[in-house]
Amino acid sequence: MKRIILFDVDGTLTKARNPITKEFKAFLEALHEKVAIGLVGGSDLAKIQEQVGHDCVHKFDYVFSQNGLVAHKKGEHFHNQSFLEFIGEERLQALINFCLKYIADLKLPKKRGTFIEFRQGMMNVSPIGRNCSQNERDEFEKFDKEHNIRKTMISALREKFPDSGLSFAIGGQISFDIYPDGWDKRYCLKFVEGDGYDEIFFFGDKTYPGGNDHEIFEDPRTKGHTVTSPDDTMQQLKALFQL
Ligand code: M1P
Repeated sequence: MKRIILFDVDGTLTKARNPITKEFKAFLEALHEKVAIGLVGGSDLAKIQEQVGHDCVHKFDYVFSQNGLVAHKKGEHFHNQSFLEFIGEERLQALINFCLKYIADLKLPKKRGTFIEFRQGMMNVSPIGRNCSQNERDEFEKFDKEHNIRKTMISALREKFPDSGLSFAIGGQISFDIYPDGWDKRYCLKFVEGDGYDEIFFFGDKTYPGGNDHEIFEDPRTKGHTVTSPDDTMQQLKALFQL
């Protein structure tokens, strides 16, 4: 049996936007003796490396950043997808302008900077702004749970751009991702399948509808596991792989 475990990053291997613990890193090395491992994160590679280590592209069999829209296998970069080519400059500007105007009209406890991060394969939108501090992140996340800031903004985007072919998913604490339909985390599965794995496990925390782990978790090609924290991920792995 050729088996692989794919891991989400934030909330699964690490606390959101925090580094992996030494203990978890050592645990993954032991696990890797038994089974192939890969990362599939919504974030770009720089953020994943900040959290999981700059050597992660060599330590994991695959690193799928931006859902696999940018993909590395055994340290080699082998795939890039382009959001800009999909959407085109005109539609991109309509989307960005709408987001910025919407955010300009929001009243939040705090606003900082970098409301939009344009990436190779997707766009990331943050109502508070990506360069807020950790405390400000935590505060926004709590405020958002009470006031549904991100969910309401996503509904407004769906209403404004009804047949855009775009998906909107919440993967972290302060932002949501926009990408073409089908470019969610399932995107990476074609690469793994092509390499002949018989069993593909997936571990993620945002496996509910609207979360960025939902589609890959539900996909018939994976055995999906929902986790509540990095500790829970480790406990489930220990039970499953007798470690
Ligand atoms: O990996 C999950 C998400 O991590 C970040 O989310 P946030 O900054 O909101 O905590 C972002 O990089 C996001 O794109 C990604 O999906």
